[in-house]
Amino acid sequence: MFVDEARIWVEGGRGGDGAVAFRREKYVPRGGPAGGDGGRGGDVVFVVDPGLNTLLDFQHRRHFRAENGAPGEGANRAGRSGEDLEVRVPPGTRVFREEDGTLLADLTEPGTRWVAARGGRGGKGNARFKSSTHQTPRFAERGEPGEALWLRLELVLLADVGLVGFPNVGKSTLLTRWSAARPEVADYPFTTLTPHLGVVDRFDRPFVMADVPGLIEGAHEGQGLGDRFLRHLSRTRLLVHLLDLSPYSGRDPVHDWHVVRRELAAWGEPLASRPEIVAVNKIDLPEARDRVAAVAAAIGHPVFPISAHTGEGLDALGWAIRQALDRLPPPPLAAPTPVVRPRPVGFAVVREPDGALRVVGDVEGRAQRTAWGNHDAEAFFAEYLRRRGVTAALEAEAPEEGTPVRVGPGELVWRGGGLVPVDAADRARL
Ligand SMILES: Nc1nc2c(ncn2[C@@H]2O[C@H](COP(=O)(O)OP(=O)(O)OP(=O)(O)O)[C@@H](O)[C@H]2O)c(=O)[nH]1
Ligand SMILES: [Mg+2]
Repeated sequence: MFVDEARIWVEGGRGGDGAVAFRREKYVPRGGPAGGDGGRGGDVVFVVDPGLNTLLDFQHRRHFRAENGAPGEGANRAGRSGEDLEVRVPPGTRVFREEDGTLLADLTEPGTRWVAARGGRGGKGNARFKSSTHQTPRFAERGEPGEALWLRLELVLLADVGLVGFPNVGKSTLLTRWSAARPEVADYPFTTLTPHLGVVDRFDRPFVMADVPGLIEGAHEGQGLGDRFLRHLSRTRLLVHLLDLSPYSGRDPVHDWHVVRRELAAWGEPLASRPEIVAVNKIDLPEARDRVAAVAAAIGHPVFPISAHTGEGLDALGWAIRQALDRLPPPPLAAPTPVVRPRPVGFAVVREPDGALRVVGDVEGRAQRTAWGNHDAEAFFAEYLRRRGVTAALEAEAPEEGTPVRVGPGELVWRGGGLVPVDAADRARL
């Protein structure tokens, strides 16, 4: 089954907590701090797999969580990092953040790796917080949670040539004749219900051709199978527009040509202005051949008479496609997607509805790792904010004495022109 849309949850592993531990040596009553760091959480990594051409797998599995980092241990032993979780996606997968529709990645090149959800950093053990003024730190950092978000995936197949036309004109027959692809072929409209790709390797160098379900009048308004499959032709360089010359079909190829052109125009760019080669099919049938010249004249476009059935005219069409592809510029490459989304840099102070101040930005990672509730850890974090210039920025807001200041999951208090941990009196008041 062909599936070209999916919605999935990705979550990086949590970083392991840092350890609080002290050296225990024989005859040394109280050794120095020796708590090791927590390991980092694993990333969820998308890997472009050229063997895939559908998002079907994501119907069965929607949640992807990478492994957590292990906590640090005593004797300065670091915790193990969590394993990355690899998720295979087909070439042409576009990744959007569901929350706001932002395009995060356009994954076209086989082998490309892209971090969809970064694992959290491990917390530092108490051994790291030893300083001349702080000989026995009794706190360590927590592990940071991994990034976690809903993604919307959209597959846009990658092909050089797109086949368009009414149902039953012989699109799938042509693809079957030229490639190993096996779309369903039968003598009724809407035989092929999903897009098919075939590699055509008989005209010098190979090209990829896409067969999508036939269009009818009003497809852009949902008639027939609608025009949603046209998306898969948006990255082609050339269209091959197939008309049915059969006198028995009851169809008028000139009328059909105009209808399909209108549907392409209604779909919009880049398809509307994509160059097209017109081929008139089924010339093996009696009387069909006699209509070729009249059709070409009526649509004002040269046509290639072919029979996908007997093979007549197919070489001329194939070489014309090859030549056109050679002349056309290569498709604009998707802007390369950075492997990892950049972390925020800098911070800002915002006012919360209850009058408290909140600091957002790059200091939040460390706030996530702070062992809130531990006075020493909070005081250490407050000192970090001072060094980062956050305290100075808060001062510009002229906060009242006792104003709560929130960062990530924690809260400090503005007192005496600086930030201090929340004390019992504050807690009673808040
Ligand atoms: N006589 C003759 N019949 C053909 C030719 N090409 C295709 N056909 C027949 O036309 C019918 C429709 O062919 P398909 O290839 O399924 O047509 P399609 O355009 O893919 O149709 P949809 O998938 O419904 O959009 C089948 O019965 C084919 O055998 C041809 O050159 N000559
Ligand atoms: Mg078909």
